[in-house]
Amino acid sequence: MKLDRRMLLRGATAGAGLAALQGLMPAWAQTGSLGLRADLPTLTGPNVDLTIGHSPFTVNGRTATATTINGVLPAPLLRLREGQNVRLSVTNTLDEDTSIHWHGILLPFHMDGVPGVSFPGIRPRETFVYEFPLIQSGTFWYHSHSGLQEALGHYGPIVVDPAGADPVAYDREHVLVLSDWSFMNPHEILDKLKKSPGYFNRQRTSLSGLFDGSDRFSLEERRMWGEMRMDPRDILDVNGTTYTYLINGHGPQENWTGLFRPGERVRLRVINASAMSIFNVRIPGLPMTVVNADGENVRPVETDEFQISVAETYDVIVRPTEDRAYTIVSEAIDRSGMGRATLAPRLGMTAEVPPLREVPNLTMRDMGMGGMDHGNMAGMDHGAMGGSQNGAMAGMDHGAMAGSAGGAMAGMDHGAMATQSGGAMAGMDHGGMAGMNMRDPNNAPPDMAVGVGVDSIAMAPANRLGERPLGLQDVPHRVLVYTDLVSLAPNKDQRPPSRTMEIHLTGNMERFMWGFDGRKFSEIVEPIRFELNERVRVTLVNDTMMAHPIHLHGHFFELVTGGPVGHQPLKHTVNVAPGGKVTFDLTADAPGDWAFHCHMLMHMHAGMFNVVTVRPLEGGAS
Ligand SMILES: [Cu+2]
Repeated sequence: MKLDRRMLLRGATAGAGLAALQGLMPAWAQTGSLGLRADLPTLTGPNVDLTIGHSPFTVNGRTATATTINGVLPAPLLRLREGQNVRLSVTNTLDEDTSIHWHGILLPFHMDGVPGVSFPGIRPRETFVYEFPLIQSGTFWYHSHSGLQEALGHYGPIVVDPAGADPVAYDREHVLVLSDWSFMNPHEILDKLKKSPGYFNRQRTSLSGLFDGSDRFSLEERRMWGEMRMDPRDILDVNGTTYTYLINGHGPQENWTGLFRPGERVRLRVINASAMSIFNVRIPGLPMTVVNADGENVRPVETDEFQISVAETYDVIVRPTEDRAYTIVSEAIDRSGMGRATLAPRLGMTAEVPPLREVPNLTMRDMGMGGMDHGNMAGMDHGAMGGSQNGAMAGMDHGAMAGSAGGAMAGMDHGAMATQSGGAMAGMDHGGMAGMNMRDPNNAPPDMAVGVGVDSIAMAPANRLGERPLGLQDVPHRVLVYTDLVSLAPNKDQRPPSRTMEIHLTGNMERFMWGFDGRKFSEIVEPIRFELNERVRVTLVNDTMMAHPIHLHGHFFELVTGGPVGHQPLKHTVNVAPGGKVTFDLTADAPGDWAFHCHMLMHMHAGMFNVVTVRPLEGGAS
């Protein structure tokens, strides 16, 4: 059985034929679509040997050469224990440099594995020995930080068991490594994106879609997006047109299966090890209790679906009581494809695979218009604006907007507005909502480099941590939002921040250029400097219309969610929504140089990367 995109779209009911066929086969032959149980090969400490090389990898009946660790994709599960010392010898059999970064693991900076920042990298035929104590527990992962190797399979899961009792009770667990695989070499993918950033987007709005209504857009909205040379469906740069979405290295039709006994509490450790894919994860018929995010325990919160950005992890507890199968769905956020696996009491069982849902449209808020104080915008249709999830522009009274120039300005929340002359707003007329460039880079803050690397800024970026993520605004079930996350244990450092810092995530979509504050890494001359142990409030402003999962090495930061004092969630990676902003408080307690970057592999490669330097180093060196 082949689960192609068309089948996914109409919903593949795992048919009776399949079940019947499976009954005819002995258990040992039950692989592929009949339920593949492939427990991840597991290595434990204190001494671990890892060899990086090329291995064949097969999915969808096609084989290619992957870049693997110990010959498997994903790499072996590293099962370690808090309090132990681990020694990892990594041998490079490639003809190019490689590296391993231990994502989310707190360690001395020279063990962090980023070539050019923490160490020189691992040359061909060299072995590098990483050695560090494990001072935390939770779900993490590891991957290459060299070139685009990660996109070729160079990633694997890490579980660190707690030294003491685990506050999370469960009877069984499965690690779920979500990833994306393409038979197109990642360098070719990147080339295509540089020549034509919409290359992989086959879901663009169209004239026919406009006229038959299937685009769910008005002519006005269409023109507005057109004038910004944007398509409201540019959601993922690379998507299901080239990617097969994997769960534990298996495509949807291979149906990786995790077993359970009815009534058991099953802990699922979900890791997004993708190069370029954000997923919405759900298990139809089974509520999920989120207990851990990025390796840090959170107060249990029950949900039906969560979005997991690149490099994030979530642990959930599920308790299936029926003797039946459940489908695990990891749907790409642009609905161009999905990963699929099964939870079942026995191998070979399947459940219905839900169809891919309708492609979502980006909204005003994704344009960076979300931070306007709607209540004060005279003449605007507040309801439509506030609920701008679906085609809010249609609900705006453009005439009134133009008429309200002066007054509306005063009522609009935001520093970004202050830099804008009233003239711009006054110049807004009907049709002018688009004609006025609401995303004019000239409105950028003074310390931002406004060159070719910036094609727009967010006029009124909103804190979107409490909003349902893209495409999930209207689903008829519960959806996890960042503000649901509350640290289980009190955070260690509860000092108020002594200084603030704003960092803009910038880009030029037409040229596939990405950077911080208008500069790509090769143009950045200064690292971001922190004093050792200082507490800093950092606000990330996403001036682009794409999501950026921003990751800081060597630290966890406290997301400013407005949650219970001392219990705001700690994260190593946070997804900054398009046109949105995220504020976190950071205690710079790890001396050294650390990578700070977008975890969309190709955004990082194209320049959205910088070094964070925490000084003085221990021993007084500065
Ligand atoms: Cu990015």
